[in-house]
Amino acid sequence: MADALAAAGPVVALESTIIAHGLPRPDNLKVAREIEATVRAAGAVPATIAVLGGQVHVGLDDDQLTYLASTDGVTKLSARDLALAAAKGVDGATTVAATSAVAAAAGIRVFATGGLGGVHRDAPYDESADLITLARTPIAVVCAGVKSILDVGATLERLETLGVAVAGYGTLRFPGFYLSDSGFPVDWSLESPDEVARAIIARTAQGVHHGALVLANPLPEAEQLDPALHDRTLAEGMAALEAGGVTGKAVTPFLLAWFHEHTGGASLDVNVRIILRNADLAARIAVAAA
Ligand code: PSU
Ligand code: MN
Repeated sequence: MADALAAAGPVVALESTIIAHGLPRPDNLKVAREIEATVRAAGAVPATIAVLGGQVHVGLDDDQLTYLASTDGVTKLSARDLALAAAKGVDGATTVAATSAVAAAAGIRVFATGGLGGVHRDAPYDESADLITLARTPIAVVCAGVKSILDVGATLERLETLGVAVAGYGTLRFPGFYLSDSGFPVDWSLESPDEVARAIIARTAQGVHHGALVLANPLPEAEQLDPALHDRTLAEGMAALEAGGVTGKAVTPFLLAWFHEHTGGASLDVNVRIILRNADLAARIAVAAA
């Protein structure tokens, strides 16, 4: 695996939960292909990670991508679920947590996604395993911050406690996924793919490389979701969550689908732009780090 990777040149890991659970059909397949094409156009090799018939795959062909995007009953897998999925022989899509864990084990150093999981708003307490996994996993994750459906302040505090490095890309404002600015600052801003690559390489050289580097890449303000529409849709979605008794790992897919259905497609356009921009930046970082 490591040899194949070295021969492949710069590789960008991609997650599959976005495809199976984060985006509606049929856009999900179209976007999955566009993400891979974006990585290739920037000179890197895309490796979408998923579990098929219990087997972990690092890199999917087009038939496998199509299957994942169009099949019902694909399980949402966090890192802790990987071995159980293997024992059961099921199909599964990997979250940020599971994708990071598999990618790092395969020697991949850069990963592109939309928005990280984190601390959810409101009780009962619900914190994505993305956070603790990033604390243990040496990988650079390019994202648009954490999903704006979360408690962003609490999530940033947890990332600090967990020792996960956080930097804005060209900004000292932490982005808010659908929104360009979450309202929270960050301590570091990295300005170019070369600078990010230097951080990745330095961490290995320093021997202090248990945790991830979160690189938060904001959408330009002109491309964000209208903040008033965002806040209204989120409030209604949170109420629907409670009324519907939706809990646990169904919460994130429910709220993303709520946004896609209640913003006339605007949140979907924004979500796709986020992912494509992050895929492009991640590829340029992988090239710079190679
Ligand atoms: N980013 C997106 N869409 C998604 C996700 C991230 O643009 O669907 C997924 C990621 O896989 C992330 C997961 O790991 O949502 C978080 O789920 P939870 O809150 O249940 O840990
Ligand atoms: Mn959860």
